[in-house]
Amino acid sequence: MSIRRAHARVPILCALLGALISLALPQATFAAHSHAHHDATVDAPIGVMGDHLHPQGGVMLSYRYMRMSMNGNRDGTSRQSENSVHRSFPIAPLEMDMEAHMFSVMWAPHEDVTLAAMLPFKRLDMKHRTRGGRSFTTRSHGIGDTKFTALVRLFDRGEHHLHLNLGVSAPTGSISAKDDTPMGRSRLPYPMQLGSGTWDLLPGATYTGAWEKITWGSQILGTLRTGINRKGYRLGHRFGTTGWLGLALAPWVSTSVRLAYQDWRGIRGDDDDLNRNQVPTADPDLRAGRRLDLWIGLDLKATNGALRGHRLALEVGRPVYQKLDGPQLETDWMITVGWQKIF
Ligand SMILES: [Cu+2]
Repeated sequence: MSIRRAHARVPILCALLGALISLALPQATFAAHSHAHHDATVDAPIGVMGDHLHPQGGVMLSYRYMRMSMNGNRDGTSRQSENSVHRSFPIAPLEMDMEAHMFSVMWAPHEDVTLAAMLPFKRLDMKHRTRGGRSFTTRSHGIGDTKFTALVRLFDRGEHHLHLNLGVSAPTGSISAKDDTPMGRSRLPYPMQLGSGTWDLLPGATYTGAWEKITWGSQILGTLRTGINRKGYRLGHRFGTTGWLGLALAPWVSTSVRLAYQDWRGIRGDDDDLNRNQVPTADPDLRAGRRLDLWIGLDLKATNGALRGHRLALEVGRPVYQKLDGPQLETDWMITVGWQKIF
């Protein structure tokens, strides 16, 4: 009970992190650095999307590589052995590896509005073992859901920036991926599908600030599913919030620390081609969870010369808390590497 209570405060703490720091700093010092935003020298860690607007006419291309590794099962906040998963299901998932190549473009048609589009290419691998001891791996790959976002400036005061993230996710990713299993060629369970199958709304807001060599910010972002997909279900809604603190070590290099909290709900309805009694990943009631991740980042930016406008950044993350409606695979580590070029 006490864990649950403390836990409920986490998203609020994350969202307030940036705001608290900003209150502690003298307002007068911000004015001197008002150029920073328009040079786009104030960046959130690379894992945060939609963190900045561009000046009117500005264009930015970016590529991000994201990888996430999951190993072992968890129910609630404790580990669950393979044997205990096998007590309820003939097949136990053991490991999952997710990889995504994300391409995005940003363009500012107006000084207060920047538009962004993002297309991911995903690869998912999951290892299993049957009760009889037979191991097998299923794979799926292809494009995921495409996201379109409008970033709308709410205010800019000195080095305080606040904007809305108004996004929509189009169901371009497959929800009918199949692969070979010991039961023959079958529809893959929910977490192995590449898309949601529904149009999803992505409302959010982002606050960023900077003072001298310090940057900070916070973002809240929801994923609201609409309707039911053509397989007869919809994924759970998601709520995410993150807060970060960055420090420039030199004009071209900075580091960051970030906390990110996510809460995702269970699946409504189900896919008739999946047997929920066979493997926990096919059970729509075993998909919800919440997680708090700690990320450390490194950012390199060329401020002059031939590479001016290029940014190369890395962020490595690890969960510090996760509670899953299990058995569900638990996350072990994550990495995001990104390249961005402003034109
Ligand atoms: Cu940009």
